[in-house]
Order: sequence, then structure tokens, then C-alpha cells
Amino acid sequence: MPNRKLMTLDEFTIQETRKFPQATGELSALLRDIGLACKIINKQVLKAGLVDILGKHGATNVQGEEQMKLDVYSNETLINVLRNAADCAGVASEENDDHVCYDDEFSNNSKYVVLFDPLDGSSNIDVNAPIGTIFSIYRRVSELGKPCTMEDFLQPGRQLMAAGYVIYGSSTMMVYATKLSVNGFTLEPSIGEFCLSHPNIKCPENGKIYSINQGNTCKYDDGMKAFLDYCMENKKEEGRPYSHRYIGSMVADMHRTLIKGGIFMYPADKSSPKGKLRLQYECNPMAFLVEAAGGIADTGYGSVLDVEPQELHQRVPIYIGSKNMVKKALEFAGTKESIA
Ligand code: P6P
Repeated sequence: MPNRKLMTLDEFTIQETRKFPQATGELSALLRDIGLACKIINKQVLKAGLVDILGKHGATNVQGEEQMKLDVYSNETLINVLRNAADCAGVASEENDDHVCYDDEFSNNSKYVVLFDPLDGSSNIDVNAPIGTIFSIYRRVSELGKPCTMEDFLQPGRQLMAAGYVIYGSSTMMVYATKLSVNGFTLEPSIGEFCLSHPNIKCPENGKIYSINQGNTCKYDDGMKAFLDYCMENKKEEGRPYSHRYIGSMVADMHRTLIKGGIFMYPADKSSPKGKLRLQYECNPMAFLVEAAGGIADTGYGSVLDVEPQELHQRVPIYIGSKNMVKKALEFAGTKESIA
């Protein structure tokens, strides 16, 4: 047997399943299906500059944002691949007002539902900045054998079974977490497989990078403004000033924060009193993953993972990343009683 260093996503998930005799392998199969959908999306993202797939699709999504054609393509790819998966009862997407229940006999007997932002950061497509797919996997709470219900998609992040993202950047990587660990897989184009490249990722407890849209400073409250002043104070003995990095694509900013350490923030402000980022398919999956890697994710009112979702597309403020940096930010931003 040749000495193979490469371990594919399929081999890794099967190896993980073997550790739990009672595991059925359905969650592993679902992760592989998500990987397949993202490989298909990746193929189009790589060609974005070459074919007429750029530009506005002429429609707008439930968020009222103009849809780029790649958004629509990515959304339809994930919905269709997961419809044919053996383990998914239905999906919910940033691009769809309501959840999509597959409602066939096989799907109705599936244990899981999936939520996703099919192509996060899509406004960066035509400037060739990194973009990504973000996903959450919940075990259903509705009755097996019947169609999935909205209740399945409104579970708090603490109930997640797995969550992660695929970043379409200088390389294409899939990073996902279960309750046990966080692992990164880099797409090896010559064999078309995600291969384990970043085993057991840990988010550094400290970092030197703060990531926020500083253009919104005039809209922040005094506590948030004070924290930004703290970040820019020249206290070399305390490792400051920090560096500021902001790509404007959550997957890219979060991938850097996870690997290098730092803090990513999208706080509430005067024009977005609940913040901008969506709880169920942006903040919760990233919070689950970062906390599994040893970091912290907070809304400023408590842990992101403890928010009881009220509706599918609700937004929350988020402070996420290195444990000690998030704690320092919350000292300034203050832990408030409840989301406005
Ligand atoms: P702003 C992209 O549109 C997105 O949803 C996230 O990927 C990103 O972190 C954020 O919005 C950027 O928002 O207001 O800074 O452009």
C-alpha cells in the first residue's frame, strides 16, 4: 500500500464515524453532499470572469439585495444536490423567503435539515475578492416520516450538529466543526477532492487584528467608539496598536480570524439596531465553529449560540474570535440586557 499522506473529506468523515459504533454515517454523508455542491459552485466561481455569469441577475432576494447570477446558481445547486441527498429533509437559504421542504417519502424520513448562505460576500464577486458558502446542520425536532417544519430551522445554535463554510479564495477550502473538533480541507483540483490540510484547528486566545467596517463608526454607541480608540492606542507593551483588516466578506474575514486570531465585529448601530448579519446562516454557524476551536462569539447581550431564533432571517450583532479580544471588546461595548 503506497504511503498516502492525503486523506480526503470522505475518508476523514468515515474515519470519524468509525469512532462511534452507534453512528449511522448520515451526518458524514450529508457533509460530503455539501462538499459536492460546493465543488460544483467552485467550478463556476473560478470561471466568473470568463463567462456571462457575472452581473446582476435582474432579481432581488428576500433581503432586498440585488442578486448576482452566481448567487442564484449557488442557491439552486445547493437546493438540488441536497434534494437528492439521502439525509436531508429540507433546507433554508438566505435567498429564499421560506424554508424548502423536500416532502418525498425518502426525505421525510431524513434526520437532518440544512441552512445556508449560498454565496456570502457576493458583492465581492466582480472584484475577485474571496467569497464563500456558510452552512448549518440541525437534527430535526419535527416528526420523522412527515415533512420538515419551520420549527426545525428555528433552533438555537447550541443545538447545531455541525456547521462550517467553504471559502473560494486563493485556494478553495472547506472548514467544518462538529462538537468534537474543527478541521480544514483544501480542494486538490487534480483529483477533485477536499483533502485534510488543517487538522484540529484552534483559534488563538489572543490576536493582533481587529476587523470591522470602520466607516460605520459615526453610528456606533460610545462604548464601541471607545473600544476602537483602544485598538488604535499606541501601547506597544500591550501589543497595540492592532492592525485593522476588513475584506467585507464574512467568510474571508472569519477564516483569517480563526487561523491567525483576532476579532471580527458587526455591532448594532443607529441604522442597524439588531446588527446586519443573519443569525441562522451566518452568525450561528460561525459561532459554533469558533467556539469549537476555543474562541468566543457574543451578541453583546449574551452568547450567539443561546439566542432563541424568532424568525428565519433575523439579524444579530456579533463580536467573534480570540477569547481574550472578545472579552476586552465586551468590557467596552458592555453586556446589555436584551437585543434592541
Ligand atoms: P458591510 C456581505 O454582504 C456580508 O453579508 C458579509 O459577508 C460581510 O461581513 C458584511 O455583509 C459586510 O457588510 O456593511 O461592511 O458592507
